[in-house]
Amino acid sequence: MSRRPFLLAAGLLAASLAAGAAPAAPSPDRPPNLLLILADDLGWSDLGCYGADLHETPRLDALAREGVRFTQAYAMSVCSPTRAMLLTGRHAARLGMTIWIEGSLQKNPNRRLLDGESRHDLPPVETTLATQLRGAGYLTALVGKWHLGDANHAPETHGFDVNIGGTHWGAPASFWWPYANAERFAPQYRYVPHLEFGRPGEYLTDRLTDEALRVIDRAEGRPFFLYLAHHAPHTPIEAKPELVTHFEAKLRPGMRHQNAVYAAMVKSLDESVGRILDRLRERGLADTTVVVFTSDNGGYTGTDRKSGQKVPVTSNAPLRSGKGSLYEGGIRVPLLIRWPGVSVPGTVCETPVSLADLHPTLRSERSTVPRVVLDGTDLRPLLRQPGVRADRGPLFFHYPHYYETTTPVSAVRTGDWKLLEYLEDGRVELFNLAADPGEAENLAAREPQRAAELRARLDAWRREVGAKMPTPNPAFRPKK
Ligand SMILES: [Ca+2]
Repeated sequence: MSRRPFLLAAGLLAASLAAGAAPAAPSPDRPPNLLLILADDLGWSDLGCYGADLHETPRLDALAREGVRFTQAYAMSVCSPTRAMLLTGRHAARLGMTIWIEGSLQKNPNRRLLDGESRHDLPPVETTLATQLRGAGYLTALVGKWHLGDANHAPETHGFDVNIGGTHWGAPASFWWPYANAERFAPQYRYVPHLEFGRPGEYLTDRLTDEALRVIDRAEGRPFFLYLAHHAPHTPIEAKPELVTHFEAKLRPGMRHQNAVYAAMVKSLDESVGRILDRLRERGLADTTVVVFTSDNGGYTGTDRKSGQKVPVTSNAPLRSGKGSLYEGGIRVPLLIRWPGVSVPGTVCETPVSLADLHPTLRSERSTVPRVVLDGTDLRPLLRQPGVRADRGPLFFHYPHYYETTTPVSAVRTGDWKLLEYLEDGRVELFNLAADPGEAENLAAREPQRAAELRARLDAWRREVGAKMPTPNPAFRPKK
């Protein structure tokens, strides 16, 4: 049992181990293991503990009961900006990464604005959580999606000892082994590296879980930072047939969620979390491992026609809109944190927080890597007192691009108030999220002074971080 010498060295009682007692909570001598599970495109209301009806997520619901469930956690509205922000603790607009990489390469069609400039790759000068933790002796591993740059900006260049599956691509060709084809993203031939030795019928979510378990098994007593970045439940919407059959039989008109295949993908994601948590418990690591579960943007509300679907992938109701949009459905995500000895089990935290907060929350004080200026805030005080409604300052969003759900837009939230500024024409929308979480009633005309103040604040922040703005498109021709 390879972990035993380490645990003994950490000052735990040999007697308690011999008696099979649970190891103590993390002590100053024993840095906790860090497990960060990131879902891709999982919406705010997609889990049972966030009000899902069709979907079944018993293991994630149990994790919520064992830790703190955040009801107002914010990502950016699309993949790469959130992933860059989460790992660096710096705002996506400050990093200059405001759209996913494939999106930044698209030519602008006939639109009023040209996109704001966005980097394709996470610059080498940025310090990721992996770099920071490696400087404190952690084994650092990415399993799954990377989406932060080409081979010169791969996980290995950003502090990860282990990279299984990470590439510059944002989605797999298929969720079925060998996870490769030229069909979905033609003319590209896409594949997921390092998963070549598989077998027919193997499902990507399960395989990434197997790889994550291998990291835990091979850590050999070293503290580990395991970043399990699942592709699920992003498109292609593909799931195990037996689970699809189960959810088709359960589906009823009027349910919030209507896509049985997506429900089956979410179920496989939940089973993955369950297998990982079981392994931590079996190896005696449950009480020395911090578990964080979240998603990189709001749920995708379009249809996955390439998978032959007619119903939307998901719904973020009661929130408005979805992925890409700066309405709540695009940016608000589930966030669960179980930190033995720190988080209060079974509690709910309603304070608005950002995924930029995870870097300062999880970084190690004993790292040899110097501190950098961060946009995030340490969440540990909130984990200790989740019921205290704290103000971590304003939250800003900047998406100078188009998507199915939006035109270029920036937004700011402070307290219960949120302002969106659409950049094609400068129009603003003001909402009170406490009274109107669905953002149905625009109060900008009724509260012009508040709107002007928030707009000035947003503008000052954009200038401070050097946010790239869209520019007029000289070739734009309005449709007749
Ligand atoms: Ca995503």
